[in-house]
Amino acid sequence: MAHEYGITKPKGYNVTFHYNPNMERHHFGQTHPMKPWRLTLTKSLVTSYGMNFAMDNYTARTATYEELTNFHTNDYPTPLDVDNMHPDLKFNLGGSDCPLFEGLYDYCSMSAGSSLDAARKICSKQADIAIAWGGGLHHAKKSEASGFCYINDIVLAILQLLRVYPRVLYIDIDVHHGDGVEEAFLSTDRVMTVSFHKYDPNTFFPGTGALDDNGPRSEHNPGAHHALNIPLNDGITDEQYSSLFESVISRCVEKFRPSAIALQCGADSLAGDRLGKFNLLVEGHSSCVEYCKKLGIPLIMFGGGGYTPRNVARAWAYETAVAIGQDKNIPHKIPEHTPWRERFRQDTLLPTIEQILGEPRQNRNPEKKLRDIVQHVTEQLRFVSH
Ligand code: ZLM
Ligand code: CA
Ligand code: ZN
Repeated sequence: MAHEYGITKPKGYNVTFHYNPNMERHHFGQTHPMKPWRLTLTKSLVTSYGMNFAMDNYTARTATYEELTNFHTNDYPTPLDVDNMHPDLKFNLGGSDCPLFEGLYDYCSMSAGSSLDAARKICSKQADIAIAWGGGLHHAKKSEASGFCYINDIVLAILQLLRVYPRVLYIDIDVHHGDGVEEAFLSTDRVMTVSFHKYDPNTFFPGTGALDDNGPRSEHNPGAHHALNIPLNDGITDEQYSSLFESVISRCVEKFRPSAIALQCGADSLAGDRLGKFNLLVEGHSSCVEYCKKLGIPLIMFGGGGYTPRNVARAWAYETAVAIGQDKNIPHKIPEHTPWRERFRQDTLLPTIEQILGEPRQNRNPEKKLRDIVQHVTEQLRFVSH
């Protein structure tokens, strides 16, 4: 059935795919923007294209309490469990962004388990690229839930990578600032964090991540200058975004010389997202994945935000194709036998901006601002060398 596109294992490198089908059963609430079901829709596309034949597929296990507390404090994961669950202001649990729901602890440990499994495959060199679309929950703090995130699977995965790899470059293309990951590694020079995001301190969550937020700049902090932030405005286009991404990341790689890359692929930076306000298409978003892949450095890809499920599934399926080197070969028409095919509205993997939005959003990113960003990044990186 899936052999119809002739997809086989890539030559010379290995891709692993970490997925737990039970994540989709969890619900944040009727109208809450975060819909774990988007993971099922993604998996459905990946499978209907036959991409599973090109990867090692793993049913992700759940992370243990001990694993969760490698980053989180001992008293924090317990209140996520049904038996101990109660709204708690101290942990920011039970508000409208981070509601308490049945199975919350299982949902969190599956997300963390898939990211940890992916990290371990990179550590053991069994994978050159490992994919965990159920992870990417970048806002969680060590004892605080934030912005739909309870457990920071990315921090846990990076801590795992650091057991084997001297330096990890974290890149975050979610439309929101990757504040939780940034904060976790502010005092080390073994992790460089780079987040691209919409920045408006007054109106857009979480309000942090200004261009000159580069972490505490004391002589005694080895982590100084190792946090980079790329603040953007509404309506940025594919051309601007991918050119900025390459300018910034090429400089980071040159100076920091990462031994592994962790890429958060939040799909809320796509045009037509319920929360995001950019004009990115799957082409522009996935060009970031392609760029990272071409660097030839061990790579973990996480999910993250993404609030229009059909767009999330398109992007992450296409980025899975990039990982296995089939993006130029797969037909753009969504396969007839795809489960939930009617959900995609357009029957193409790569709809145009007109098909998605009708009229593109006004672009509020002048070229001069983007040049200033590259200039600032270049100056920060003068302090970085390995
Ligand atoms: N109100 N329901 C991105 C995390 C973004 C904080 C303003 C809640 C929402 C949003 C929740 C059903 C990632 C804020 C928002 C209304 C205080 C945010 C529940 C709609 C709803 O309809 C909704 C009753 C909810 C939440 C919208 N929240 C939109 N934006 C942000 C958090 C997470 O993509 O980066 C990674 C996964 N929160 O703006 C408020 C300030 C709570
Ligand atoms: Ca981001
Ligand atoms: Zn987001």
